[in-house]
Amino acid sequence: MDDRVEIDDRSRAGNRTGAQVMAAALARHGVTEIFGQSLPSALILAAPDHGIRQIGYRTENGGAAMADAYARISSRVPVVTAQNGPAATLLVPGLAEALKASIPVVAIVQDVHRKFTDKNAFQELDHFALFAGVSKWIRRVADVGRIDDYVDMAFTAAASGRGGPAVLMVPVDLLDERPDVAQGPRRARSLGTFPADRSVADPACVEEAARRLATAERPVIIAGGGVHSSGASAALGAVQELGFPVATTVMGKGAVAETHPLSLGVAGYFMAPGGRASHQRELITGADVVLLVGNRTNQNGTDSWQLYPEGADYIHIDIDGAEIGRNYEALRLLGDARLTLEALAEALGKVDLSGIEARRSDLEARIAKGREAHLADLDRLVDWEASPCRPERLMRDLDAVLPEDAIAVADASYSSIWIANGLTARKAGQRFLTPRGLAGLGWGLPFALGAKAARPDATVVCVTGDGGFGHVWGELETSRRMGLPVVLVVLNNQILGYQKHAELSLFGAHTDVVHFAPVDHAAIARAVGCEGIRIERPEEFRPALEKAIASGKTVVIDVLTDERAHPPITSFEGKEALEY
Ligand SMILES: Cc1ncc(C[n+]2csc(CCOP(=O)(O)OP(=O)(O)O)c2C)c(N)n1
Ligand SMILES: [Mg+2]
Repeated sequence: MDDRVEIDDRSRAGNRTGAQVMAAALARHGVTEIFGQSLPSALILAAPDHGIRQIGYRTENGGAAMADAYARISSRVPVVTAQNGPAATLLVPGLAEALKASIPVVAIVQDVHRKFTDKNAFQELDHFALFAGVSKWIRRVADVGRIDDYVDMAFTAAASGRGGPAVLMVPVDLLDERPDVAQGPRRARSLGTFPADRSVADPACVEEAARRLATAERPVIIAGGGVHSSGASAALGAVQELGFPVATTVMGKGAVAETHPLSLGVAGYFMAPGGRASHQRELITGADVVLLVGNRTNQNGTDSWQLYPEGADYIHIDIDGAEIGRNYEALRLLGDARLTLEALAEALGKVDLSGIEARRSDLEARIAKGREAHLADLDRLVDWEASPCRPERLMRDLDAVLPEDAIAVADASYSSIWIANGLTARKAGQRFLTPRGLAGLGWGLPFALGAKAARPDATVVCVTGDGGFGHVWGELETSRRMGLPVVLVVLNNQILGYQKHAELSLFGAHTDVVHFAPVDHAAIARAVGCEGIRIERPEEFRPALEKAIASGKTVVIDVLTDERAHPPITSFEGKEALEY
């Protein structure tokens, strides 16, 4: 007999357990994967009856990061589950990143038996206080008859407005209870994708924005991660195509194709010589009208608020009114990025754009010249044949090999900058996943696994430092066990690079723990049944990478890199202590 039919029959009889009701509610929202570790057990046991499989993480912080990446790639609201107490505490870092990066995540966390509440039950903790700073919403479902209501509230909270984590606490006994309802579920809507709602900015403000952009002499658009969350890259491309240059933040990378003649690349704190957008800097600093889209104007993206022009006229499209005008007073376009950009493109179609059109070919020539100058800078600054390898060389090879719809992931620290600066978004909407919400170490591998779970047919390559990789080695086994093959490039400089260099640049000295003992990451990979290869010379890298991508297996490419190499971070410029 078909299990599902049997379950449905029981549901009609009002005879299901809370766990079955909850699993059915998740299935109604299109959930097909739960990132979990067997807990809450009754829920995970019920899940397969509803077409939901468990992706079993090794650590909760890895699991939360997997869920976050899954959301970034699929625009589906992911579910991560954990036990109360210590397991719940380990969800905090992943939810914090998702909160700051505005990514919807539903965390279902077990709570103690309702009868034991506040008795110092095993692993009892004040979860409301624990999650208060890292979630948009936290509730405990206390009545088995209201599971559907609370699951729907959690999905709505996560995915409506500015995305973020919602935490649903579930007392363990509630999952075994049978609701006293004679009918099937009262709720029928599926709320599993985001954005949940789309609203458009005030039409009068959109028209005013179009007028200001049309009469601007040096306009620029700076797009953030909100463009990806909204699925607005085609709408942004349509505005760019009218003649407006577009830069992105790191999280916005790929919002437009970086090969477009009006694309400036990634703007921010790595625009010193060697920065791909370094020669485009004046197109931003000298702009008279700046259109920000889904951009929270944070410290790194604005190069400590030094990069965006002080005197310019700002227009800001954002789903969160609190972000508009936070650091730059702006014409307020509160709304979904896609709908508002579409409305803006329409409004721009009704105004005179002759000034913009007249300057277009000069502007394109200037941008092209800047790109060439950057390539010449690299040839001057980088010894491509050096060994230990230069990360710039590795990025050049990776850029040549990656298919245009591959997903490129990076851990925090230099890796995020190496990929943002060194790889090319060849098509709008292409995804480059970096933990830029909080820039925490240890997100790279779990991000890659979450991305692979969301899009199993995609090539997923992750670049990570050796320090960051050390946080999450254990998830290599997850990769193998769950059939989530990814290619990891470990930049083995044997130091906490950014940390050491930041200390040298600020103090002329560094503490002793920034140096590691030698580690053979390829051997770690082999020890858990993945493939591992060690690269000592630059010419060995590209063939190894091609082979790894073609293998369909999880391969760790452990590359010995030059510890003196650092990305073109502006605050490092001219610091002699870094010339060692
Ligand atoms: C969880 C966490 N702990 C500490 C830091 C501070 N931090 C930033 S970069 C860095 C060094 C990273 O070293 P590694 O991962 O080897 O990358 P590298 O800079 O050497 O390429 C540290 C410790 C952080 N960002 N996140
Ligand atoms: Mg390192």
